[in-house]
Amino acid sequence: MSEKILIIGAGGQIGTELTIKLRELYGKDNVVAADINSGSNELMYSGPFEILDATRKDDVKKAIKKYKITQVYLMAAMLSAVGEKFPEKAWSLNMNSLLIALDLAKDGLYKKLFWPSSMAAFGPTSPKKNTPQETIMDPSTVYGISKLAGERWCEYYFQKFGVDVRSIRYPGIISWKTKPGGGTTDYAIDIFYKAVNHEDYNCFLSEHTRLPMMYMDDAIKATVDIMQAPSEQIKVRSSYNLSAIDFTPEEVYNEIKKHYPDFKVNYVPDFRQQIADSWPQSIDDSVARKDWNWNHSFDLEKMTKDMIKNLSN
Ligand code: AKB
Repeated sequence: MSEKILIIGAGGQIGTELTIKLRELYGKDNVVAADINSGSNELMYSGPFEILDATRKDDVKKAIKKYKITQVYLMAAMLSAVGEKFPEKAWSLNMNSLLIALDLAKDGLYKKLFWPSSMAAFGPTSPKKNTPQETIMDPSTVYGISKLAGERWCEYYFQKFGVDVRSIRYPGIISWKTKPGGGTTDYAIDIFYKAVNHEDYNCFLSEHTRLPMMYMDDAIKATVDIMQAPSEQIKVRSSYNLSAIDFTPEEVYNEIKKHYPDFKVNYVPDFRQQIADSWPQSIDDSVARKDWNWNHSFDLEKMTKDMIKNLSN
């Protein structure tokens, strides 16, 4: 039977590019994009599109039935920085949408769920360097707490009810197509926009703040790979560590300067500095590499060239 895919939160940073990739792979009519808001023309007119609130169970159920969905990618979430401004909303969106998706899978409405966790599930006392797959997790943001709780729910639904749920802990994702909204790693995208527009950049993190990052092409590849892997290869049912590169604001600035020698950055850390300081600096993703052959292909230099080429167009 061919797959019928529903992407909830398809208008977001990852959702947009994931929808385009899945439409290439599975055929445009087999991939339904859904979001609470309307999206880009590319997203809305390259295949079916539904306005959908991920926290309304009946509406999600109706969409799954209408299109005879077999797989759901639940990408709707409120990110770390904005989540600190609206803690109740962040908790409600991030948790309720997941519990609804898990319940509908448990009830047999569809077969396979992808749900993104994040490096934000780690916290100040987690090891900072090469953070292992299994270690202390004490997230200090509402977003991070919702990701850690979500991971436990995923494992629970797999163990108790056999729900085929798959998840990865994304690092900061760098991309040019759709801007992220409200993350702590967003500086690493904003900095490119400013450079290409020949403007100075006021960076909200300090110059030596090292964080794990990944180019969108690699993130999409990881997402598709984990969903396509045979079930027996997915041995971790909470969420897999995932990593590609790590850098500081100063390092990405120096790389951009190779293309824009006059580019200037000022460092004016705000409340997001404390969030960044609570996260890992680098991540050990050897378990994902072993279990489902994950590997990345973009380093800082290649990513910088690609970002600048696409943003300049
Ligand atoms: C954020 O900064 O909140 C996200 C994340 C690391 O999950 N990019």
